Amino acid sequence: MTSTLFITGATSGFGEACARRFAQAGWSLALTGRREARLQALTDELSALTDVHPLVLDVRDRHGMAAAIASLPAKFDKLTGLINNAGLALGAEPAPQCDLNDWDIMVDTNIKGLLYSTHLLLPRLIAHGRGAGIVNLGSIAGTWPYPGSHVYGASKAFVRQFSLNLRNDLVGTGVRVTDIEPGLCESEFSLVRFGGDQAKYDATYAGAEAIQPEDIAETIHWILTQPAHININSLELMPVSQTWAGFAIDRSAK
Ligand code: NDP
Ligand code: 8X3
Repeated sequence: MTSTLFITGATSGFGEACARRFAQAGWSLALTGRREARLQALTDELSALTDVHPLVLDVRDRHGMAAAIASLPAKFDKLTGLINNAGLALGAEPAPQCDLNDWDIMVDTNIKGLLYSTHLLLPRLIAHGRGAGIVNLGSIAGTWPYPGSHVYGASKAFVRQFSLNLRNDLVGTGVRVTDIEPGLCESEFSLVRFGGDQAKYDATYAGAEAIQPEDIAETIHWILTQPAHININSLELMPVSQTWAGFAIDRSAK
């Protein structure tokens, strides 16, 4: 039986790299994203390796996602893998200076979008049973606080706890759940975060030898191809160049 995989946010970064990695391994793919031209170009490229089903959708649109999933061919009635990857950070200013709309978008995408795809696809993962798996894109920001992380980091803390909680409810189904928690990785993530500011993007990665999307794809492939009796609960990874900055202390007291 061919393995089937659903990836949210396959038009760039980790999602795109995962699509390439699993296409090489011969998995049938359902790929999603809002940017139709990119999704179609990736579909055209990977169709030489496997069957690819592009679904243009916004993960914040619960009903649109339900309709798109319902349109998938019968082989996706049983789903081997779900990579809940679509997500973003907007801004890194201190909380009082943030735009509340940006907070809304992060919550709606990183939390609610992930809930929609999970709930809609769980019956198909359970129908597959033993060996199926969900990989959720958490972040080091879900565990470690840093200035300007506020809602983004909190949304990833939600993803971490939701992933762990889900495992309890799936016991006996054979469906596995992993929260992967990367640190500094080079992708469009930072262009999106800094509103397309190339100088800030360059400064983020300068000299840091950041993790690349292909590294994350290789790790996720490893997670989803572990023997069926093994669940990787969470997996945190950073580039060697990245560590913790320590505690900040306000010394302005008289
Ligand atoms: P990218 O910006 O390269 O990719 C993000 C993907 O998410 C794109 O394909 C984008 O597609 C999709 N996306 C965003 N919003 C929506 C939406 N509303 N509906 C559908 N798709 C959406 O970032 P990364 O690949 O780096 O990040 C992927 C995930 O990994 C995110 O959840 C991020 O938080 C997380 N992460 C990133 C890290 C990093 O340092 N880069 C580290 C740790 C975690 P489109 O715009 O076409 O809709
Ligand atoms: C992305 C990693 O450190 O920019 O989740 O928050 S970080």
